[in-house]
Amino acid sequence: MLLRNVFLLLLLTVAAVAPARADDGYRLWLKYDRIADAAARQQYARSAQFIASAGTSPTLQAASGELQRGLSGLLGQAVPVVGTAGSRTGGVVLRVDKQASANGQPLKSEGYRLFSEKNNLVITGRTEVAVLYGAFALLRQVQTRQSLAGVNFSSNPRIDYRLLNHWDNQNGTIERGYAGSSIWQWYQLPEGLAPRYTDYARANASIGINGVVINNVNASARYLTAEYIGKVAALAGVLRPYGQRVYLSVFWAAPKVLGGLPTADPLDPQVKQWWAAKSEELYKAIPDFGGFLVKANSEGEPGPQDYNRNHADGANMLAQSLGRHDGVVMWRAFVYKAGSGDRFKQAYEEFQPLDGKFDPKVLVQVKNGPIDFQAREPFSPLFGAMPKTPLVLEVQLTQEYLGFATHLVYLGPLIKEVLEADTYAKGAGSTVAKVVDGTVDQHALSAIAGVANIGSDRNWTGHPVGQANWYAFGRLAWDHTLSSAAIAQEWTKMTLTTEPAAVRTLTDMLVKSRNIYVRYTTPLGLHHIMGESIHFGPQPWLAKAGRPDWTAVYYHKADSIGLGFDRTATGSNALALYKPEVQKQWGNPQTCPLDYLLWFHHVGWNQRLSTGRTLWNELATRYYTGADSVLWLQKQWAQVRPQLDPALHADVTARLQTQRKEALWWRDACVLYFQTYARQPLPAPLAPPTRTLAEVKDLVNLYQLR
Ligand code: BDP
Repeated sequence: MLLRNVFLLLLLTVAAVAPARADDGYRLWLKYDRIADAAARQQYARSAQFIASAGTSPTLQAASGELQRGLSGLLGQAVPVVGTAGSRTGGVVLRVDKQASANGQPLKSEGYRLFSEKNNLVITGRTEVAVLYGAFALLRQVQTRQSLAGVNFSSNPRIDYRLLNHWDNQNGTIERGYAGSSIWQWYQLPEGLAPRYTDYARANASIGINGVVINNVNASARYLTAEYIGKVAALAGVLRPYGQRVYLSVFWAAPKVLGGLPTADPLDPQVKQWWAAKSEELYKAIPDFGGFLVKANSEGEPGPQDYNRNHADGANMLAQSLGRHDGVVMWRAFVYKAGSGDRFKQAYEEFQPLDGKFDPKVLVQVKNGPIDFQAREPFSPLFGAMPKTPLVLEVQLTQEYLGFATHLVYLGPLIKEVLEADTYAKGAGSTVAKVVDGTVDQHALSAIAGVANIGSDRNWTGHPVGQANWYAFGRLAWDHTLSSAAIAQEWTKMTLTTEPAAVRTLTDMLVKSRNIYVRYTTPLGLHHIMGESIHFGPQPWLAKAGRPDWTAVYYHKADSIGLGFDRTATGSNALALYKPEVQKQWGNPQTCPLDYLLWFHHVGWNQRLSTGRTLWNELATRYYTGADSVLWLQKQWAQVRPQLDPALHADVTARLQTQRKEALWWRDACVLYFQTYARQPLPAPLAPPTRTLAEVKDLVNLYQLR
């Protein structure tokens, strides 16, 4: 009897403390948990007594369904969907209106407006997808606890094509993926449509992503077979109601591999015909197919240069193959030919001269920086240098060079940094954002792409904070004027907690996290000193690799005099690729911002920097303070424990422990290695690492065993 009572008591206690539902992260920022404050719930409930939607189309059903799910969850009471409002008031009305406008301007086709009318809250736009976006905007208002009273706002996307690029392979692996395997289950498609696809589409729609490149840029020809086109069409059918089109990365030599042709020369009539027929086949299966993404003559991939043609010849032929269909070609500028000088300049040298030679349906896709998704890069000099060509900005959400899924790094500030960089293409204010959104050069097409960090892990992104990077990308793609801190705060409230002090703590952590990572890995403008191939951990001593520009020494150029890559006129002169105003900003080692210093200058170890410290002392200090900032992250995270789901909290706690350990690897490896050149002790009060360089090398080399 006693035992039974104890057992009962135990059961009751467990039920009382355990949250209603353990938070495994699957619901992302679309949690819709009941608002704890009853008064607030009631307040919202007064404006959301019903949802009026006359539409029966899949998109309008998605909109009303999402509102019903979200509002019912948040308010803790059923909110019915009714056909029309009739004389009822106090509800949410969905209205597609071809004339919809805001502030005297017609809305863009995807733009939405929320306003009050006869005591109802109207969500309107010129298209169904616009209304769907508006529905998510309304939910966001409630999720972030903003008032609905007298709501009146509108929003248009600034960039037209807002794409995720999946680097997913046909066999289910993901190139540079750290969150499990691909979410696309090719062997089950087209018959088997995992519910997860719909949740993926919902998440994308909630942040305005409207296109999905399904497969890796190192593409398999298999996606262009009839079998796979059928599978892709099935996926397209799931994404379509949510406003997302599918695109494919294509393998340049597909006409040879699949078509049996002797060549893939873009000027060959048979090759042209093959692609035209393939495009027709694609559009027959997927009427709203988005188009092609191409990695050609890059890192061993075939391309038009194999036939002495250039990138424009290749891209234009593909664009023409699309014929009358509304598709585009995104041709990547991520190229660097072996043995032709500073890698920094190579994409520019190949692409800039082609400006004006591309078909109107071609966009050139440029990575944010000139090298390769480093933790901090100056903006690519192609931005602002190709006025006649619409450029797609490509950023990487998967943390290939930013600590995989064990380092907490919020990428909002990185993405904002490049968007806000001023190219001076048409005078001051010609930011990368304005080059990309088409306003600097009046382009009809504009696009932005994020390399996805999404995989089969239950929480989608491995590190729970990786979700914030997916989220921030979408929000900035829609409106690049939003601040990264505001987005971090929004995501935190929607995903983790709305308790004000915890929101402040978490937002602060997120906002500072990227600079912390830079400090303990590549301070002062160091770059590309990570582990070979795996791109994880430090390997500044790497001196031999498949190509010189895959080593670390190529980039840091440490010697007895100093450190850094001289890219001024006395060095590779890559700086000359930028407009004079930019050159002025970065050209003088005395005034160059410290974040970019070693990107452009070889600086003496004893050179005094603007901080008052010598280069060596500053470098060592940054490695130490950077690694110690992880302790700060840990402390902050510990503080918010009462506000967070216990499982999620424990997950990140463990990841932070790993991050601290790996930050110390970076610190010790880099400080000890560079010290062999600087030949000076660490400045006080820094205590020397407790291990030797040989020991750290062993550790890292073992890590990289394949
Ligand atoms: C590099 C990656 C490689 C990609 C390549 C690309 O290491 O896996 O294929 O970029 O963007 O960063 O094409």
